[in-house]
Order: sequence, then C-alpha cells, then structure tokens
Amino acid sequence: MNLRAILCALVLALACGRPESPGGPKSAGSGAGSSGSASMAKLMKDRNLSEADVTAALKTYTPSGRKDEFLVFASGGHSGQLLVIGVPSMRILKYVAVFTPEPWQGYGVGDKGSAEVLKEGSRHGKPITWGDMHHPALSETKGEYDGEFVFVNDKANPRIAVINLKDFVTEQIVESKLIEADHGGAFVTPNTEYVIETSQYAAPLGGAYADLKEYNEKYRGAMTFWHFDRAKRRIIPDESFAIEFPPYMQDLADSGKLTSDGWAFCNSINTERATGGVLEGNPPLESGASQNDMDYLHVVNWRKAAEVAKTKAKVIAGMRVIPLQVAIDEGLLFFVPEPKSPHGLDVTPDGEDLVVGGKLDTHATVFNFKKIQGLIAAKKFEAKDPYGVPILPFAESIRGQVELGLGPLHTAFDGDGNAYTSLFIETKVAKWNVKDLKLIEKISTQYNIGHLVAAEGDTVAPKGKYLIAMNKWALDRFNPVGPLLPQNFQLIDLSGDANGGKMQVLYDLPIGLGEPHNAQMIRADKIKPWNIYKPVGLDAVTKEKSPFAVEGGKERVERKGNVVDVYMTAIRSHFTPDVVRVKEGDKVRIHLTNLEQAHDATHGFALNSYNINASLEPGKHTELEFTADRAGVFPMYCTEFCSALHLEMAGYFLVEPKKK
Ligand code: K7E
Ligand code: CUA
Repeated sequence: MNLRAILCALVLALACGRPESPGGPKSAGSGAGSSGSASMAKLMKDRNLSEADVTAALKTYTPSGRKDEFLVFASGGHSGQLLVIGVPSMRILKYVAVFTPEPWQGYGVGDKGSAEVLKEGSRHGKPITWGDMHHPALSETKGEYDGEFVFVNDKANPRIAVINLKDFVTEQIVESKLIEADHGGAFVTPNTEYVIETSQYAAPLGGAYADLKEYNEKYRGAMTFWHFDRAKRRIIPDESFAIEFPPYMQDLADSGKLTSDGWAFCNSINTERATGGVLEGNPPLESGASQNDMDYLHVVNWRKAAEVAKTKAKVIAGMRVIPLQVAIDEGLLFFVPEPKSPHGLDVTPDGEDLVVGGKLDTHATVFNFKKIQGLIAAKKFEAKDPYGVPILPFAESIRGQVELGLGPLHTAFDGDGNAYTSLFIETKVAKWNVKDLKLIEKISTQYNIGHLVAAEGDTVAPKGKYLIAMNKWALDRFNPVGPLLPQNFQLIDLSGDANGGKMQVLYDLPIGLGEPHNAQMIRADKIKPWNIYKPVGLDAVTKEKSPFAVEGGKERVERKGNVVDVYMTAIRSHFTPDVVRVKEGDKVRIHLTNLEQAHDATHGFALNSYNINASLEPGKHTELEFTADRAGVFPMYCTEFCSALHLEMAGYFLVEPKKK
C-alpha cells in the first residue's frame, strides 16, 4: 500500500467505524476524506511517522474495549513470575505469581493456600523467594494447545510449577531433589501425560557430594518425566520417573509428535566434560566445553521407558530413576552427533524432523525421525560414547542443513511450511522453507534475539500470522532507565500483506522485570477462565469450597484456649466483624470469605505490621494464620478501590498486651 492508500483506508475506517452520536454533526460527507488525509498527513509529519510506522500502527492499535486475538504466556525470568500479553496489541494483561511472592494477588503474603504452594517449592526445606523461569509450556491434547494449564520451569532450583488457566493461579510446585539445575523443561508430551524436565549442569544425583575430580564417574544428568494427572490437576511425583544421562550439559528438549510421538529429544553441550577450575590450572569452562566439533543429540524412547521404570528403576531422592546402563540395554537412549555446542531443538509440526540450532555453527541441522528410527532398527551404530551409549552416524540421520547465518538458536514454525530461526549473533530472524531447506528472507531485530514464538508455533497446527522476537538487548530502543535495561519483545508481522510479502517489525514491548526466555502464543478464544469463584467460599488452590467458608450472617469470633478463630466476610463496603480483639501471643486464624458474586468486585485485606495482604476476588475464600506476637492497635483495611466507600472499608485489630 502506498501512503495515499493507507491514509484513505484510515480515514474510511474512521468514517465508517464510529457510530455517529445522535444529534451530532453529520461529518462523514465526501469532503471528510480529503480533510482527513490532510490532518493525517500533518499528524504523521508532527510525530515523524513513516508509512511503515502507520502500517504498523494500523496492524497493532487496539481500540479501548477491543480484545486481542492471541494471548502470550511469557516467562518473567528472574522475577519467577509469568507474563500474560495480548497480541497484536502487546498489552500486558497480568503477571501471574509463580515462584515469587506477589502482593496484589496476595500470593505468599499471609494467605495460607499460596504459602503452602510456595513451601512445596522450598529447596531441602529452605524457602526460595525467586525463580529463573525459562520455558512455559501450555497443556496439549493431541498435540494442540487445549488452554487448560500452563507449566513452567525454574532453572536455578530445579522445579516445575502448574498454573490452572481457570483462574490463572499457581496450584502446585514440584521440586526435583534428583538434579541441581534444569533447562530442558517445561515441555509436555502431546497429551500432557508427562511434563519433561531435563538437567543442565551435571552433579551427583540426589544431592550427594563428590569432588570435581570424580566428575566422570560420579556426576550425572537426567531427564525427568513428571506425570500430570489432569483430573487431579496435579503432577504426581510417585508416578513420575527419570532416566540417568552421562554428565554432559543437557540443553533444550522437545517432545516428539504425530510420527515421532512417544519419543523425546534433547541437545547437549560440553560433551568434553570440562569442569573449569582456572586457578587450578584448567582451561576456563566455556573454552574447555567448546573443543569438540560435535556434541550429542539425545534420542529417548519415553513410552517404552515408562514401562521399564515400573520394574527396573531405582529410587534416588524419591524419584524412580532408570540407570544409564538399563537405558542402554533396553534401547531407551541413543545419541546422534550434532554440530557444535547447539542450543535450540524444535520438532517440526508434522513430527517428522528435528531442527537443531548450531550456536557456534552457521547452520540449522534438520534431523529426520524416520531415518533415525531406521538406523536404530538396523542397529547401525558408528561408535559408543564413553558410557556405552550407541551413537548413530550423523550423515545418515539428517535430511540436510540450511546455512542461515551467525548464531542460530531457536526455531518456530508457521502453518505454511516455513521455519523461523533466531540468529543471536547476527541479531536477525531467518525465514526458511522446511521442505526444501531454502533460506527465504531475513529480518533484523533489536537486539540479540534469543527465543522466538509464533502463534501455536510448536503444536501440530501452527497459526502463523505473528512472531515475537524475544531480544536480550535493547540499548537504544527506549528511554534510558539506568544501566539495567529492559529486554525487548518485538512483534513481527508474518502475513507480509503490507510489506511486499516480507516480514515487518510492528511493535516493541519493553519487559522490565527479568530476562524472559521463552513464551507460548495461543488463540485467545481457547482460554475460558472463570469470571468469579462459585460457589461463594471457593478455595483458589484446592478449587473446592473451603470447609471454613463463611456465610453472610454467620460471622463470629470463637476462642479455644489461646487460639482465636475469626469467621469474617467482605462485601461492599465492610468487613464483618470490623473490630477484632485478641490477646498478645494468641494464635489467630482469620477465615475470610468475599461474599460478592459480581464480576470484578474484588476486595483486599491488609493488616498492618503482620505482613498480610490478601486478594479477595468475588466468591473467594482465604485463610490467614499468624501469631499476634506484637501488642498494639492495627488498622485493617481493604486494598482494592472497590466502591465509593472503599476508604471506609476498614476496621481495627486490637492486640491487648500481656499482663506483666
Ligand atoms: Cu534462554 Cu531456552 Cu533457557 Cu535459549 S534458553 S535464549
Ligand atoms: Cu473493598 Cu475496597
């Protein structure tokens, strides 16, 4: 489209899109077009906007009240939270509290349910108040996103969390005591039978000690298959299992689908088994780890492994682990050489091929699942690794390689047979055709792109249309905010309809709370969240009516010894009771139900000096437990501006001092 056409389209849209107010001036006559374009041209000039800028605006601007077509679930990196972002508007809709206390949602600030979820995620009993979230994974049915759950990993303290998309609440965190850091997770199998979590930095399994001198013998990696029980909405650790791996650094993982269903794959780096130790006369870890021309793609038969785990696993740190030798003997694990310190591994939508980004290589290598299966069936192994894992011949395992540029990392897919690979060093996205392995075009990103996400791009049915480049650097993109800069999510239009068939950057969204690594983009209409909690008194974690739910009119305070139970309700614009009297040293349990059933009628409950702030969405019940260990007068008040008398939605919590 040329400028004139864009302006006409814009003016037309303005003229037809808005209903005229009754009795208002009738202005959409034939003259409006030209005066509209004149003022539009002036606006463009005043704001220094090019035609491409105006196209981008037209493609992303979302009028007030209009909803987005897609939702992105993006890692919030070190914040330990999950971001929900609308596409194409790139409006941030929510930060979902996962690994980190989050006051607005009342997560980990007094509420008992969320405190217990966070406690499940403590490490050997020590509370962990941050997370290094990398890879969100939406639940799938037959390889398509079903919109029910999202799983996320914490690389730093190997954990997986389960978030229910009925209310966007974290319901469970499982801690792996087997490994010391994860990275190849969370990835789900096509029907979400398992959530995969693969170790990254090798260590003795189960948290034992061994010196680095014993690295080759005693350090190990592992791929864990956490079993997810959809009806129970929980990961069941007792029905989960792991496979022991050699002490390489296992990296990104992915599940097979369709043709390759039943199998899982992960990359590795540091097959050199370097351990660093520069002051001990060793090469630095990163150079020691970059000597080999090839590392190993791990090919895992998880469906068979699930059977083998029933009889031949040994339990380490509470997890059933298939020993490496058993995995070799049973044909559960094979290696394929892969060029040099690879990073991303992405299975194509048809499940036929695996795309591996070379990182220190300029190619994406396309491994073919059927070829790999043929070699396994024919037992055509070229060697074994030092632990006895059979290695398939590289040349016969691949369908080909595509020369893309510097630093290929991750690959996403559209619905038309195209792949999009991030080039970290070149700071570009390369579009290429999966079938004929031909590079089509490249687009620059700002800057240093890591992951990229396309609409449902890692499912069996990608939707194309939009891609988001998740960039690590943003040096000249936004107003300076000190030396720590936000990261930059760039929305890229894949339709090509306004840019001569080419990709176009549409929008920059700064992410100011941690390094987001990966994201998932789902059609918004697949997610069907609740508007309110029903019946009144529902517990957000158990999703059942709380046995302590309080009915209107039955509010009361009961004392048994030094335990005080306060049965309290909230409704616009008061708490009942609004005065609570306890004695210093009492154990207090506030059972608090929001009686509202109106959409968005949320109250808060803050209690001064006791580190308490609850979020009470309509119908929600929350349990607050604490010891009244400080005497004094403590105002309690509602923290959501819920009504005209919100400021008056308050009361007193009186703690009478102990008699001396
Ligand atoms: Cu950042 Cu997936 Cu952890 Cu690549 S990883 S960028
Ligand atoms: Cu309730 Cu403000």
